[in-house]
Amino acid sequence: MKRETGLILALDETDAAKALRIADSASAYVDAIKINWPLVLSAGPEMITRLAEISDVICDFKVADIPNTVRLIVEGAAARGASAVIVHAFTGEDSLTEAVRAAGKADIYAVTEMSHPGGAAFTALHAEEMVRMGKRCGVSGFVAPATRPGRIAEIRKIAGDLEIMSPGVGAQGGSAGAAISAGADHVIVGRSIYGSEDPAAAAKAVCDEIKSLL
Ligand code: OMP
Repeated sequence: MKRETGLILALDETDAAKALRIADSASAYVDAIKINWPLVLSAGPEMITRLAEISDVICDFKVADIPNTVRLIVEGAAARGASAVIVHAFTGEDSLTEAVRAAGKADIYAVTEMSHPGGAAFTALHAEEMVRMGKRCGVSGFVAPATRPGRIAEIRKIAGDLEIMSPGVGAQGGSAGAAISAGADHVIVGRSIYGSEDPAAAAKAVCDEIKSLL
C-alpha cells in the first residue's frame, strides 16, 4: 500500500450516499479506504468498484476459511477492484498461501493480534507465530493493534520490512502517534472520522499527527 499520509479510512458507514460523500471529502488525506461487511451488506459489492474510483480499496473481509473458499472470496474482491484483502492468519499456512496466490497483483494483509479486549485472549497468544507464518506465505503485511502499541513493537521485530497497519485509534482508545512510533506504517481509523461532523477535518488531524512524527 502506498505510504503518503499513513492513514487508512475504515468506512463502516452503512448509508451508501453518506459513505460516498465521506470518501470523496476525505480522499486527499487517505492512502486507502477499507471496506468491511457493514457497507458491503448495506450497499452491495458494487460499492467496492465505486470506491476504487476514489482511492485504493482494501476489502476487510477477515477471510477465515478453507483454501478453496478463501480463493473464491479473494478472487471475487480483486475482480471488483480491491487493491488488497484482509484475511485471518489463524486458518494456517495452506489458507494463507492460497490467499496470496489468488490475490494476484493485489496485496494480502494478515490479522495477527486483534485490537479489542477479546483479542488479547486468543489471537495475542499466537501473534508472533502468525507473523512468521505470514512471511513464509508471502503476505504483504499484517494488521496489529493500536490499542497495545507495545505489541506493535514486538510484531515489528518479526515482520522486518513488511507493512503493518494498525486499527484501534480513536473510538477504541488508541492514538495514531503511539501506533506509528511503535512501528506501524499506517493507522486504520473508522468512527472518529466517518462519525465526525467534519470527516475531512478529522482525517486531516490524524494525518497532521502522523506528519509531526516524521
Ligand atoms: P474504528 O474502531 O471505528 O476506528 O474502526 C476500526 C476498524 O478496523 C473496523 O473496521 C474494524 O473492523 C477494523 N479492525 C479492528 O478494529 N481491529 C482489528 O484487530 C482488526 C481490524 C481490521 O482488520 O481492520
